[in-house]
Amino acid sequence: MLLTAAQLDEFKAEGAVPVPGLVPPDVLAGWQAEFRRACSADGVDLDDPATWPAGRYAPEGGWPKLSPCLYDLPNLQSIVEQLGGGAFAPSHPAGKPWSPQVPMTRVILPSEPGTEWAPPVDGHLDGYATGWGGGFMAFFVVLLWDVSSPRGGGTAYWPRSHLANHRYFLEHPERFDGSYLFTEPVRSGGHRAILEGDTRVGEVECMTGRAGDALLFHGLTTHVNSTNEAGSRQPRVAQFARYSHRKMREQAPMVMFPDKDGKPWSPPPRGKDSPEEVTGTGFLPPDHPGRKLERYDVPQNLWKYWGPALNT
Ligand SMILES: O=C(O)CCC(=O)C(=O)O
Repeated sequence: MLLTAAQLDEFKAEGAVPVPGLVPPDVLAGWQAEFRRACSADGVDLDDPATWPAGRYAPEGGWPKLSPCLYDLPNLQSIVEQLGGGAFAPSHPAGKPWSPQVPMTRVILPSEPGTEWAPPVDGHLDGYATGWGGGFMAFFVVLLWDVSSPRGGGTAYWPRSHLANHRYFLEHPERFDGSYLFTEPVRSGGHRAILEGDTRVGEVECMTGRAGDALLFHGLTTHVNSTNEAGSRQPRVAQFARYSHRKMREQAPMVMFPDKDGKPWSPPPRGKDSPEEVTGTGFLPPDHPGRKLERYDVPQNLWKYWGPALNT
């Protein structure tokens, strides 16, 4: 499976594009069966709303590792190859050799009866979580059950926000390491402070689709979870596949991302999984040579580090 020229154009313009039928029907049926099994111990039947707790849900034992793994789907791999020209790999702790990743699962069941649905007012960018950051390129949200309504808990996103965020980082390239989170206007005003005033950015939209469909997002698209409307009869069951630039992930040891409150991140204690010594540095000073690495480059051409298909 590859994206068509029209899908690529839409992706570049909107920062998001639907990819219908990403998951083959037989794989989807197997995944749904695994999910039903995982919930049954809790007395939750994903097909019977009468058994659902309200809001975000995960079974006691956690979600199963699906077989095949989402990252191993040939349809997904061929699209990622097309997008990155071979340069993208599933996001993993940067600076470490790649190891098979487990996609994130998020299930959002309807809110408590009587709760009024409201769209989210702000979102975030992925790739800046505690620990090693940088080089984050794109992510796919894959639905395992139908979401027919924009009030059904689908991922919320601001169309064309990738353009506004790109413009912001062109103006403030030194903040691309994540320090933008601790700098005005984002520190007080949130991510929407970057979008405000940019007339290209659309009103928030919430993902809908059929089971097996995906939505591909540019890594600079502002997004967030939304709630599933009280009384809805569809669970929002999604898996996330996230991709970073291989080379940029290898460049990680230069800088560490601080904790959410801005304190330099502390490395985990040395153990058998990380025998090498690592030292938290916080953000690099603006003139530090580490900032010349590709992972902190904010290119004029937003698609510079993407494959030829995006650069025609
Ligand atoms: O659950 C969702 O739809 C969105 C989750 C999200 O924003 C994230 O994990 O970055």
